[in-house]
Amino acid sequence: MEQHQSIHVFGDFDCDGVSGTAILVEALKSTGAKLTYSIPHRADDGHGIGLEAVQHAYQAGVHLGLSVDTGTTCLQASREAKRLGFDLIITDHHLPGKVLPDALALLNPARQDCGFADGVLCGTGVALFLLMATWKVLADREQRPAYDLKQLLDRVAMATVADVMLLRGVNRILVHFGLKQLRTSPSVGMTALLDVAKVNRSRISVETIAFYLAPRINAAGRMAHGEDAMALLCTSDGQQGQRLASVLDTMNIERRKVEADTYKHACEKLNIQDKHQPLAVFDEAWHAGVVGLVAGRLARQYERPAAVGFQEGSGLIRVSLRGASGFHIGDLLQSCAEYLLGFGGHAGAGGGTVKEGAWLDFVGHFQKVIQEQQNNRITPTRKLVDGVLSLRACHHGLASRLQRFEPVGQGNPGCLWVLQGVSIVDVKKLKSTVCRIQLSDGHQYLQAVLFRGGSLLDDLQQGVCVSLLGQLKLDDFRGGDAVQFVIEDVVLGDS
Ligand SMILES: [Mn+2]
Repeated sequence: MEQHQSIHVFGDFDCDGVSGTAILVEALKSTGAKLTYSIPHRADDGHGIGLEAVQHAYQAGVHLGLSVDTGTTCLQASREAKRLGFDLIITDHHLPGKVLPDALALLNPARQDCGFADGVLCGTGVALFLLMATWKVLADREQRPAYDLKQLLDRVAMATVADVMLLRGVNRILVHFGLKQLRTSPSVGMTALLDVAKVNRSRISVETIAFYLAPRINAAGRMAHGEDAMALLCTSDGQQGQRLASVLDTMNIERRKVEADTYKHACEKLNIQDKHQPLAVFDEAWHAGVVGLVAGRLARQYERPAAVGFQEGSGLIRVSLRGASGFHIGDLLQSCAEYLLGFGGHAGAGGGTVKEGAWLDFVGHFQKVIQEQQNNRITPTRKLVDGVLSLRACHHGLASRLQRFEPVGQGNPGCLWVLQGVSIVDVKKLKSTVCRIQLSDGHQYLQAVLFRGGSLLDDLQQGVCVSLLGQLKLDDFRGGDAVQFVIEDVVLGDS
C-alpha cells in the first residue's frame, strides 16, 4: 500500500468466499489502494487460485495477490506465482495437505504452527484479522485509515454462519456484533438483501442468515456467477443494491426449483426402499450448482454419506459428497483415490472427478468404505433435552437469562426444553409455513410459534393435547415482557 502497488484479490464463489472478497475490496479501497479481484466460476474453474487467474493478473501489471477462503492447497498456482515474481499472500482456513504452498505468506489458523488463539475462523474471519493487523500497523505509524472495520461485521457474521463454523470463542463475538449490525445499521448491500428476503429486522438471528441471507448469496455461484453476489456485498449504491438483490432472489427461486426436481429424480434413480443401497447417483442433465445440495438432503434423510454427480461434456463425472454423523468424507475420498482424478474434502463434505469408466468401481468401493466406517463408528451421544418446563417457569426472567447464551448454533446449541401435556387453545396461521399457537395447562397461558412447520402443522389442532420440544425465547417483536416457545417437534398426547 505504501508503494502504491496494485493488488489482486483471488476469491471464491460461495458465501464465505464472496463475503471475504467483498470486505477486503471495500476496506482496502477506502485507503486508496488500487485493487482488482476475480471470483472463479463453479463449473468452469472450480475452487482455488487458478493458474490462469495468476497469469492474467500478472499480465495486467499486478505483482501482488491476496487470496481469501482458498489457496492452502494451490501448489501449482503458488509455483507459477513464484516463477513470475508475483507475490502471493494466501489467507484461508481449509486444512493444509502434507506440502504447504511456497507463498510470500500463508495465513491460516488450520496450520499446525499457527499461533492464533482460536482456530475456528472462516475465510472471511481470517481476512478480517488481516485487515485488523494492517490497520494496527498503520495506526502505529500514525496513518490509521479513517475507515472503521466494524462496518464489515455484518458480512463476517453471514460468512461464519454460512460456512457452519463453530459459534464459540472469537466466532461467537464476531457473530454477536455482526447480528447487532444487521439489526441496526447493515451495509447497503445487506440492507437490500434483507429487504428482498422480507426479513423482520427485530428478529434477525443465526437462522435468518442460514435460511434467508446465505442461500440467496450462494444462489449466484450455483446458478450463474458469484460475481453478482460479490457486487452486491460491496456496493455503496442503494439502487444498484436493490437491483442486484432482486437478481439473486430470482436465482434463488430457480435454485430451489432445480434442487427439488433433481432430488426427486435422484430418489427415482436410486432404489431408495433398499436400506443397503449405496446413495451414489449421477445424471448427464443435472446441474453443477445443486448436486451438493441434493447429496446433503439424501445424507440427512438416510443418515449416511451420499454422492451425487453430473456428467460433463467430456464424459467425466463430477461428484459432490455429503456426510452424516460418525462418517468422514475426506477419508472416504482418500480410500477411493484410485478411481478419482482429483478430489478434496473434510469430514462433512467433499467432491471429486471420477475417472472415465470407473463409476461402478467407485460406487462399489464407496459402499465398502461406508460399511467399514459404519462398523467402526462411534455414535456421538447427544443430549436430547435440557429439561422439562412447566408453563409457570416459562417467564421473562428465564428467557432473558437463556438469551445470554446467544448467538446459538453450530457448536453452541440452544437449550432444548420439553413442555409436557399442554393443550392447544388457539392456532393462527400467519404465513404458509409459520403459525402462532396459544398453549395452556389450565392455569397458565403461553404463546408458541412454529416456523417452517411442514408436516408438524397437521398435529397442531385446536383442542388437542400435546407435548412440545423447543426453545424458550424473548419475543422482541411483541416487546415488553413477552416470551414465546419456539416449537421444534411435537408429540401427540401427554407422554
Ligand atoms: Mn470457507
